[in-house]
Amino acid sequence: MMSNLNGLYVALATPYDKQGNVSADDLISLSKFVRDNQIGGFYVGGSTGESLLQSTDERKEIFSVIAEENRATSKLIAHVGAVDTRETLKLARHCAALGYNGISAIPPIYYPYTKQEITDFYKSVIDASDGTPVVLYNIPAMSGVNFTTDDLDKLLSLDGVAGIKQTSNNTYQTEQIRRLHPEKTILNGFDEILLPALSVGVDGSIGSTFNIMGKRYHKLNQLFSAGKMQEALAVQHACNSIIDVLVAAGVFKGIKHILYKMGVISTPECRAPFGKIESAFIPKLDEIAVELKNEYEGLTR
Ligand code: MN9
Repeated sequence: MMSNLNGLYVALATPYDKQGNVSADDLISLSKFVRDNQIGGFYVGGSTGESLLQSTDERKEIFSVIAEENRATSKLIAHVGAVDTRETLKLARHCAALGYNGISAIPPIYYPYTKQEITDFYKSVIDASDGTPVVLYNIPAMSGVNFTTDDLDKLLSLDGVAGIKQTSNNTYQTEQIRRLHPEKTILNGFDEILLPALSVGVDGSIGSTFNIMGKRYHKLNQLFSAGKMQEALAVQHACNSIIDVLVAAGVFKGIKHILYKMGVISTPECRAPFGKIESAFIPKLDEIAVELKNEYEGLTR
């Protein structure tokens, strides 16, 4: 299956209103902010979007709002994975009809499934996606599913699979799947290793921290393409000094706190069972929000 899913995608956060419901207004404001920060793609409803804490109806609404707002300007990939496969398939049909460019799913989670069951799951997603390219999602740290390179090779060989979101620090495995499948789209999933992932041949990246500092990743990608490795590394270092703080504070909560402080979204909370950020992290996050706001407004760098 041929597709052009190359590029940088934000793993879009989901803003809520003061009652804790999905905020369509803030989804629109956030997507505009992301576009202004030179990120050309949206990965909607992934881990960062807190999708596993949302109902199917809420997820459908998010997919619709983002498609209407961004489909003319941006590439869109929908993440439709859920605990209940029937819900996944409903979401895949919904997003295929909305014109998403790609449909992605984590493997089935919680219960241990056989390789055959996981393969059959992806085949059912391919069927429901109705010709829309499917993007596998390898995220062993969260899904608990540890694919070998051979497993990924077989899944990537399925008709209808266009590529993979490779959220793993195993860059050797990323290089192996690159070598095995030069024709497929490999999208890096850990922002902190974007430069090493580019160096083993990924076609792009999907990142949670692209919500707050997309411009930096756009720049890093450009520098890499121009062969300016030292400069690209300097940008990676600058990103990672922020990621270090986010990882300590809780990545999704930290990102939403920063977006809230920057005035992009109107509430900072993630949905329960996520709690509030520990107060010890707030001053540092506030400082980062000021730094990024200045950068966004072009006052520095
Ligand atoms: O989608 C994100 N993956 C997860 C990509 O959150 C599981 C990444 O962007 C990470 O949040 C980020 C920080 O580790 O690289």
